[in-house]
Amino acid sequence: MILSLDKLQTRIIDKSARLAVIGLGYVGVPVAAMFANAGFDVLGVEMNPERIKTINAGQNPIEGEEPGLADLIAWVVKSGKLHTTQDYAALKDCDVILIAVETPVNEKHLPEYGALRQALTSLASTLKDGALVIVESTLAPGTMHALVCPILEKGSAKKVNRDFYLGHCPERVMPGKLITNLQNIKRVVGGGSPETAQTMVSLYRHIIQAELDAADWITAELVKTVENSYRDIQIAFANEVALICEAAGGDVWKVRELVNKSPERHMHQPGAGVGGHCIPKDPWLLASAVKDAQPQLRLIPAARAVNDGMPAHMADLVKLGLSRAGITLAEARVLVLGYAYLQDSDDARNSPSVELVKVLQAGGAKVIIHDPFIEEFKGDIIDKARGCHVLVLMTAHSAYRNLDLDKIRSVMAAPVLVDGRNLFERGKAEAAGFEIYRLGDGSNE
Ligand code: SAJ
Repeated sequence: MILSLDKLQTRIIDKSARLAVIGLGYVGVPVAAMFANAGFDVLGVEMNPERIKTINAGQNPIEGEEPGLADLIAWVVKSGKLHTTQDYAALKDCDVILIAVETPVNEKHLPEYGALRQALTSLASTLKDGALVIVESTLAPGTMHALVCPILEKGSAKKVNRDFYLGHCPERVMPGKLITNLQNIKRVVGGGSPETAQTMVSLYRHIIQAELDAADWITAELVKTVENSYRDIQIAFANEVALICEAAGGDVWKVRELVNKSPERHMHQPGAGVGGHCIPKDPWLLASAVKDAQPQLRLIPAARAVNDGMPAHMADLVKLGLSRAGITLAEARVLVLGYAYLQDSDDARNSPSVELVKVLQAGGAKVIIHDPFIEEFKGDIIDKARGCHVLVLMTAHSAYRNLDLDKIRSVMAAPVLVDGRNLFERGKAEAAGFEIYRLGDGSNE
């Protein structure tokens, strides 16, 4: 007997519906724990046996500082509301299945949907009549119609909006604030029908206090990829202004501060590069949706090129500083401060520092790395700085804000400091004996 949408909605409202979350990463783990905490029985389905073991032991598998997450997982596992397995067959009893697997792009900037296909194909073979499937992963616009729905219909011999229901609710998580953002950030809820969207709103209302906007699939796909493309272009603009200021003799940070005093101006922060698993990828997901259509995209690819070029620009500032100190790159010992892509995070995915290290090593430099959040790069900065010719600040970790620059300078073999995140004041750095080269500062002698 097909469970009608009304019946499913009732079971969602009274929390008797059985939930599943496929993919227990930085998106799946908090959402599974939050629904379990709201009172649902939640089944986590994950490929990685280590991760399953960690969660079933009531521990948090997500690295980095995530306030509230570890306690939440411990509680919902202990109370038996969250259980994790590798076995897709267990999905046969589930009424609502969320999919939160990775959707990266490849070196040709095209979507890599291997994990998504695998999850959908496995789910389709056990899909319960009347179940609601919701994809939280970011998708190239058109993917719900062209890939997700066909795989589920074909693999289950069911028809969407008749035998099962299908939605897309793109995640808006931010590392370091996973729980609070999940509760307080507005979400777009894209249903395969208006009724499905409403049922999804009833579901997410259990864990999200913010506005939930019902929409259709394509709108939800476009909103998510556009919002991150918007951010990428804004950052690229700030980076291009930084390059202009270096050439024209201005200080981009002063310029940005005064520009943003003009109404409706919100210039973003220039920096050593744009990393992570969202911003560098989502513009390409958006662009891939129209790769065979008319619109000749220029702005989105150009912004990606500007941002991807920032680590090389940081390397240029290193070479400038070294040349002024009469040292070649091949002779240089360089200490890179920060390997994570984001301040106070341990996440190094697509980190600008990875690219910088490659460029410096290609030039023959000996590169040492420090990062307080990444195990292999932890250690005493003074020890790491000993004998170095250059210090390059790539990630604005809070720990770097109060460095003893005098002490560090005293152990270095040359005085070059390159600041990619506006962390150090020129006066203080020079007083400590450094020759500082700041990204976006035209007074770099
Ligand atoms: N960055 C700049 N200048 C800026 C802002 C960021 O250079 O003005 C760099 C960062 O250093 C980092 C990269 O861009 O290398 C990405 O930074 P991010 O602040 O965008 O952080 P993410 O990657 O965690 O982005 C996520 C996104 N959330 C989702 O995709 C659900 C993004 O939409 C959010 O705006 C962002 O978090 C956020 O605001 O924290």
